Amino acid sequence: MAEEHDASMMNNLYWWGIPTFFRAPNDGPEGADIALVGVPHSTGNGTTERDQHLGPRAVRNMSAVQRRVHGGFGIDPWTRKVVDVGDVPFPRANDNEHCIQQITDFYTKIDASGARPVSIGGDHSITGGIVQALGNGKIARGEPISFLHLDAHTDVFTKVDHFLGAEKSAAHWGAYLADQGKVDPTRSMQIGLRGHPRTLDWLQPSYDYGYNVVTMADYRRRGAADVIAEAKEVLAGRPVYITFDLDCLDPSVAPAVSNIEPGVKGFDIDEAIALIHAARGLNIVGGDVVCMMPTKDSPNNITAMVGGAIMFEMISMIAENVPV
Ligand SMILES: [Mn+2]
Repeated sequence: MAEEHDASMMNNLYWWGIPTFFRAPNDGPEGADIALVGVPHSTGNGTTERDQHLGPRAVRNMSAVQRRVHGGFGIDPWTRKVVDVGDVPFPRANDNEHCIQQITDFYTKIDASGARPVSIGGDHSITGGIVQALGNGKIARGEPISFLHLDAHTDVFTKVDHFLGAEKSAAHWGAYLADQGKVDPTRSMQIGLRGHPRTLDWLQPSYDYGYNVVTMADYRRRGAADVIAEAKEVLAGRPVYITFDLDCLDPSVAPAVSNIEPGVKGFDIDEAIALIHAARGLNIVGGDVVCMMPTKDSPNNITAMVGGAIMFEMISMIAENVPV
């Protein structure tokens, strides 16, 4: 009994032991309910500092303390089989197009195993690689996925064919996944877009593809309940993929983020979590947290912990759908 108590004490200390995501065992996805994945990829977005590949290690370092029960849902998600499957290998890390294909190959195997991936990037280009595998895949039962996408930016750029040489870049995935039929934009939500854009028509590609767009200004005007109700209606009955760009949060909540938008207040943590809970009870095929810049984090590692907190909500919503 005393030994059990001691082990439990030590396992909750983030600084003790060998870091894995939420202290999950490092194992393959076969037979697992949820596969936690690191995607240490930075070359899909060179428009700010390029340290987003350090995100997975930052969350592994902090998340042992976040291996908790979900008080709001009244469940212990860790009673399901949750594994840390490691990182996507990037032997040509400076070649974005090669990396995106590596991601797709890695997630094609996860999809075949039936485990649902919850990932930490990496820049936002990783979502393109992941959904190239999950869209119309096994977990999605052959259907295109629907996005629940929280972000300060649309990531549906169509007017430039590359960003600093990256074609399937952090700005392009919302467009090319729709072109490929991997996502149904008309049954997807983009929420939280804000800040002063480079061009006045920046939302037009999202509208042209049929995405359901809720800018931050719309959200403030309409209120949370109305937007959550719309999201539930749009996503109902669909395989849902949640993609969470940390820049949707206010910089005071998550300072270590690329492409930070300081001019307009972002979501606070409760607002963001309430929005992703719009997918609660739906067929969530996976989710990701992207654009963490650990080299800019504060000494308390708050952004790494916020990233972990968002992953915990995704894990808990998926776990809730899995029988114990
Ligand atoms: Mn983004």
